[in-house]
Amino acid sequence: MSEIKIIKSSCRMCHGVCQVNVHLDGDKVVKVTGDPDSITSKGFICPKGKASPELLYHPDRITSPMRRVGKKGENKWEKISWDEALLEMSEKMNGIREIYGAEYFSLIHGTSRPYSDLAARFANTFGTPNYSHIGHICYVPRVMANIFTMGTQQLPVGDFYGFSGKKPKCIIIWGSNVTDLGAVHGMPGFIVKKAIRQADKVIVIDPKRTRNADKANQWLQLRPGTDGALALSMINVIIEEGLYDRNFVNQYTEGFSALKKHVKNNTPSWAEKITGIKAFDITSAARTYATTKPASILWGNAIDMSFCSFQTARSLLILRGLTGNIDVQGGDIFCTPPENVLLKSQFMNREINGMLHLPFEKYLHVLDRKESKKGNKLQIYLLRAVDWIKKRNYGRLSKKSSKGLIAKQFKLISKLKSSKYPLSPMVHLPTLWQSINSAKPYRLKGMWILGSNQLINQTNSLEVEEALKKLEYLVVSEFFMTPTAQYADLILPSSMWLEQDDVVNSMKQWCVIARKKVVQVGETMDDREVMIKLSKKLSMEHGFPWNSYQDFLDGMLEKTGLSFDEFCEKGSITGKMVYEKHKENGFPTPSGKFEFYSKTLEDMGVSGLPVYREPPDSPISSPDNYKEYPLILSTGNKNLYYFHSEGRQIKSLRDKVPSPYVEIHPETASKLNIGNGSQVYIETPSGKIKMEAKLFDGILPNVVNAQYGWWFPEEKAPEYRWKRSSVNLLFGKTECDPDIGSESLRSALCKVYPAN
Ligand SMILES: Nc1nc2c(c(=O)[nH]1)N[C@H]1C(S)=C(S)[C@@H](COP(=O)(O)OP(=O)(O)OC[C@H]3O[C@@H](n4cnc5c(=O)[nH]c(N)nc54)[C@H](O)[C@@H]3O)O[C@H]1N2
Ligand SMILES: Nc1nc2c(c(=O)[nH]1)N[C@H]1C(S)=C(S)[C@@H](COP(=O)(O)OP(=O)(O)OC[C@H]3O[C@@H](n4cnc5c(=O)[nH]c(N)nc54)[C@H](O)[C@@H]3O)O[C@H]1N2
Ligand code: SF4
Ligand SMILES: [Mo]
Repeated sequence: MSEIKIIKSSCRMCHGVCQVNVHLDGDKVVKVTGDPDSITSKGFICPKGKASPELLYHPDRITSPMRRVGKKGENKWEKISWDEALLEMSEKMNGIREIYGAEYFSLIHGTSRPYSDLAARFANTFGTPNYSHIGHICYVPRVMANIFTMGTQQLPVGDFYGFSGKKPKCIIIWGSNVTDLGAVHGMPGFIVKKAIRQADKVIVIDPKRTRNADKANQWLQLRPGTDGALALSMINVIIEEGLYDRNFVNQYTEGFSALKKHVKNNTPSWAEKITGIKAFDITSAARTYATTKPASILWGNAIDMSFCSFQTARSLLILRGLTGNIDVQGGDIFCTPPENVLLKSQFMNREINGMLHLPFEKYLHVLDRKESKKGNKLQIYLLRAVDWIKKRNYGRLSKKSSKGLIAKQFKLISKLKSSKYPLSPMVHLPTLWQSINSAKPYRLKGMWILGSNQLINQTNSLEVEEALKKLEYLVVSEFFMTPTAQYADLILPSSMWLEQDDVVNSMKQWCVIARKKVVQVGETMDDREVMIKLSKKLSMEHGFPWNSYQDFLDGMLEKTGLSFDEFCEKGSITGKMVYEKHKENGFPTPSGKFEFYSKTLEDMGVSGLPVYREPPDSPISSPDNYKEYPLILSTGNKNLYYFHSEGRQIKSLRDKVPSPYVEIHPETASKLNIGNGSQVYIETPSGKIKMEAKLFDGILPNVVNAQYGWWFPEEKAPEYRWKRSSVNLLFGKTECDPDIGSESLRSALCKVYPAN
């Protein structure tokens, strides 16, 4: 028997937090297990992590660049070399930039993955403002709320590791299911699970009886999409009953009396009518949260996917501020990042995300602006001047922005690009897709999709499909063929984590961990290496000074004095936690305080105090529709075995969840003649899909909860039957949150009926 060698690395089958042991038999990876010595995951590994070798060696993996030879959708490809692929791509990109302008080429991607480290920088340096990702419905609403409340892009996270020895005594789990997912918020679910077990009081706010809800002290089963009303009424109780932290409010906050007046009418009985939760229960939850200290709010994606995402996120931050739970031991904290490592998370490092490299002038050409293409001459002249000043003073400007002018900068940017959604920090993804079909304000010529199955994860999917057909040149970087990749002209094979070296910080704020390349399958390449190679052919040296990806990694570690190999040997670098930083520094907002009221928002035409907005398609706002579509549709509750639309071709995972299902209350199912396990149609005015009914009494009788991310890799190309069960076919052109552009994916209206 040959000897098994173990190499320490870190997994990236999801957002990537777990340190793992990779077992090698010769040069073949045979197993991945949790690393008991890990500082982040302490031996934990989830089924996706264990399945890594299955992905690595999957027979369907794309392992060399491929050029389309047939018509779009004919599934005919020829293998080409990397040299040919990069030459072709750079010639096309250069051509588009020269003839039409860099803005005619767009770069988009999905959630945080290794590629996202350099993606914004690549787009900015190339010169296109048409860079986008899924952020409008994931994370960004909360990040923006944070910027306008506390002046920083770093989100507070629960002190679940208990850095000082203290953990939260009270935890509100608000629209999050991290304990059943594997990992989110830069920590494994089991760390959160442990903290929940140790807390005195646990309150779950979720329309669904999750495993946490089952065990919680209180479960508030609200009507989907009404979190904003609930939060305002909790603020009302805490202020009216004098349960707020007087010391914190007096010393460190701005706008308390305006807030007090503002929420006067948002009483628990007002919220009861909207949320369906008894006023008494709301009062009780607010009292528990305000009086059991320290406390944390574990918030999730449900907040982002609503018609009131930014405002609700503001309210949830305000709850934390009112109760003085910000940055205290065992509360919601800002971890201190390790010193000397150049952190690359785009939410944290403006130097790496390359803000410097996109001329302000270019913001005029972003696709979701209102003005005509060229803008007026005076504007362009002024922008050139701003651009010049910015280039000369970038260092000073970014220092200032980290001290409180960041909100103002966002204001400037949004004004320049006249975005439809004033708080959207980038072009709005659904608008970008629409612009290709309508050719308004102009039609993109080319696009690079960095690993994102847009046909499955975007609303109005048929419109996305139309646009994919219209694009003249599409490059997709992928592990596998997908319904989206089928529309590509060129496919680039991406390396997965076992094939990558990395200095990983992902969303973890308190440490970086090492990832060590252990193997190479075919000709796959790290997406970042691809960007660096392309930059050489696209005159982008000013933004991409590195000769290779290894050079980039070395640069990140330079100030630590460690080489990459020494870093891998060490495994991790941690920051030293400092609490209550506001005592010394205040908050980096324009007022220097935690802003209950934000004047900057008001100046931008956004409410300076948080408000509630009813979902656009709901029993209350569209009663006529409700007669025909009497069920509230929630989509996207994530799943332990799959990361978004990934993993359906991985046997060990697919065996666990073989087919898509929708949860229906047994009473409703019986009225509709639907049996457990039977096939049903879910229908909205925009479309109809088929799923298996799963009867579950943990949701309200008028709510159904449909899985998201489904396609069938085992079915025939090019469609892989994605139109059978992908929930985003149920959303047409949807009305978006007017502040930030998020869609209401957890509260639409539908009907359900047997499919036979
Ligand atoms: N295994 C796995 N892990 C993942 C992912 C994955 O796909 N698979 N995706 C990653 C990504 S990108 C994200 S964004 C996170 C998402 O992870 P989470 O933030 O936990 O989000 P979800 O699982 O989408 O939904 C969380 C909870 O919101 C509830 N919910 C639905 N509608 C509402 C509502 O209107 N109000 C409230 N209060 N609750 C509601 C759902 O019932 C569910 O329990 O997970 C990350 N981790
Ligand atoms: N209705 C509804 N829609 C949703 C959601 C919902 O809850 N409901 N959730 C939303 C959320 S929170 C998010 S974050 C998005 C997720 O959207 P995405 O993050 O875009 O996820 P996927 O659609 O699975 O597409 C990812 C693709 O990238 C490939 N891939 C994985 N890793 C890499 C890599 O390192 N490099 C490259 N080049 N390719 C890679 C995978 O094979 C896969 O095909 O979906 C959103 N859409
Ligand atoms: S939780 Fe994420 S990082 Fe951890 S083992 Fe699972 S997939 Fe890997
Ligand atoms: Mo997400």
